[in-house]
Amino acid sequence: MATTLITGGTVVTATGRSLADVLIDGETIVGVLAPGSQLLGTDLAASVDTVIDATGKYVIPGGVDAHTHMELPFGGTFASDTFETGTRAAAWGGTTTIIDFAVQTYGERVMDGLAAWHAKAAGNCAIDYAFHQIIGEVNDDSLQAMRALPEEGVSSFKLFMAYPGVFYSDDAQILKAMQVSADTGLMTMMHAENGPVIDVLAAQLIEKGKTDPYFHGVARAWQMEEEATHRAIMLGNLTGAPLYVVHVSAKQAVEQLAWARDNGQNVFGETCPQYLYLSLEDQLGASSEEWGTFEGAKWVCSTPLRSKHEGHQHHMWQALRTNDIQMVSTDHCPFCMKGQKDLGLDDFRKIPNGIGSVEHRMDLLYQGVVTGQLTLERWVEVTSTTPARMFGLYGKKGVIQPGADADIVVYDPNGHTSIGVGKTHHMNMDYSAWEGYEIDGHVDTVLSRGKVIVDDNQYLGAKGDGQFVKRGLSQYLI
Ligand code: DUC
Ligand code: ZN
Ligand code: ZN
Repeated sequence: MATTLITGGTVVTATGRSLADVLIDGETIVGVLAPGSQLLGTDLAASVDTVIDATGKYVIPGGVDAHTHMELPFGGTFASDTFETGTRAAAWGGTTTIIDFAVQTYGERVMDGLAAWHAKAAGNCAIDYAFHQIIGEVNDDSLQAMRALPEEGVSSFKLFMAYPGVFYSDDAQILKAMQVSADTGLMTMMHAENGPVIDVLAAQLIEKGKTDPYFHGVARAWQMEEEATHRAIMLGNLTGAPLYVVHVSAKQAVEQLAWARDNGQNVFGETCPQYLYLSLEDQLGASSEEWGTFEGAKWVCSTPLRSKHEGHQHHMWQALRTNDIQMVSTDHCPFCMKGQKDLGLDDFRKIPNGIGSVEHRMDLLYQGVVTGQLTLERWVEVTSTTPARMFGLYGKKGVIQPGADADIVVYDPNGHTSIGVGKTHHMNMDYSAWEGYEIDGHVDTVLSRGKVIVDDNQYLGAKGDGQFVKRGLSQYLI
């Protein structure tokens, strides 16, 4: 098998950093060695097939994005990245594993939904992938099927307290699903927003002629995120189910999570780059010649962007430092402006919800290191190590140590990345939610199971490089 040595770099893990060389045999890391180590008296660099010079650069475990939606059916259309385009874009940005959401739609059987997701992804991915399972209809049949998910390597399921008539589960359904979660160890993932209340608020705004994208955020009030988060926590408390709240955007929801964790409950939360950097006011201020105030549709996602006057973004960075929020995923759910977002030109409720970021998560969070929000180690932890531990991939993913998959990124802190359409954007979208963002760093080289798939601004991988990874139960529980 081919051997590779990554030499001269600073290996950064969740627990520290050191100058070290990384030796790879085939697809696996076999050594993290003192620089200049020898093999039977010979320089190691002279004995391997390939040497990657990482002098002056960081060598980190590849990113694990635990929340993506390739080809998600939503609002009468589909998320615009396929597994092929979305995973390739992820690779460009230093993410080497995604966990996407297989969907059981209303009226469908859970295992049919899972099979459909395998069919979409198999043979198409640039990087390794795993699945969570969306349970779109909690009933006796799906509750039974959920018990078989761990054998399929799917150790988590997502419920929605939002989207009545689509993915919504009521409290009785959530209770029953959480009882299965407590029994089996499956992680309950929750979209925590009070959908019935939000839908009334949205209808009232539309009746008053408030149809612009900005009002999407007004309708999805933070009180209804806080309330739903609290309700999910109490149902988790009652049943003993481990709970992971997705795409947390309101500081009040973070406070609920912190409270539950301080009570010793297995409760976790993720946030996303959009809730760290963007605000409702950015959306309100957005206007262009082409779209007018509908420009704001670019940032319509749920949970929504929050007002900068309420301090959510500042609180979210802080929560990442204090571990009240454990990790950052993207909720990558891209839609084009033309032909997709514009379905809601006259009514913000018809704008497909989602932002595409799978390519930019590692860079955007690294910028948090540059600005002093996070340490280097915490950057690695929240983007790679914790997602791997949270979702049963640790040891294989999320770490640079012997025995782990050789999923590695060589990151240049002296490089630069300009984000935007036609610059570093490889997602299947006709705009970028991150247009104009400048990053003081650069993804130089990406290895996926030992194969160099990105190097020096060139894509060297191929469709089908990525394999399905079966996950175990969470390794993060207290
Ligand atoms: N939120 C989004 O923004 N898009 C898809 C589903 C979701 O919950
Ligand atoms: Zn959601
Ligand atoms: Zn999502």
